[in-house]
Amino acid sequence: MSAIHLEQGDALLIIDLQYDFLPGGALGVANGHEVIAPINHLIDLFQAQGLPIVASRDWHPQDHCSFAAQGGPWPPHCLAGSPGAAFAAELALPDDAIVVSKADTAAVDAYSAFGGTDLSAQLRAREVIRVTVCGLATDYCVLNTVTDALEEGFDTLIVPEAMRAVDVQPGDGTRAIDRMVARGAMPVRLGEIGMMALSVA
Ligand code: VGL
Ligand code: ZN
Repeated sequence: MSAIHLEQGDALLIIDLQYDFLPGGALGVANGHEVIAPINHLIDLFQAQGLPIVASRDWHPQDHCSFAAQGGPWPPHCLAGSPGAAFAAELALPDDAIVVSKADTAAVDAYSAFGGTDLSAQLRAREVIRVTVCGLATDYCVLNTVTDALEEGFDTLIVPEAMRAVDVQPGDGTRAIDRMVARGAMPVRLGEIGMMALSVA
């Protein structure tokens, strides 16, 4: 039996499932590709009920402030319109997914999908009250998105199975999950999420 029943008011947030964050990418997250199958399962569950599905993407100009040449911490990644910024082809994003581009001006970085975007308004326009968050990377963009979702007043479920961390320091991903939970996010396993529990005759 599923412990979490999806219903009107739920939305799925898929964070930065872009080639540059997958193994082999400019800022590849180890084992990042392992999240694609679980996220596709989540997409199926949300789509089956006509619930909103949001996909965020890091979308930087060439001279972005987070790049080492500008004194930032990262190599160039997710250049707007480049192959590395594209969503993974294996990700089964529906045509009506809401795409949110972030950190798309040189001077401003945003790890959170809420940072400088209209995500909050998009969710409220659809009467969303609870978000389920998955994607890359646990210790940066997922952590910051979850923190903002909670501050914006959304109930927030996180699916650790459908996330992977950069782990600049070993344990960063685990600590990020602990921080999300400490702030009020509820960790759920994939198998706990579903539609109405089926009654067994
Ligand atoms: C991210 C590092 C730099 C992320 C984005 O999506 O987690 N990490 N830019
Ligand atoms: Zn970035």
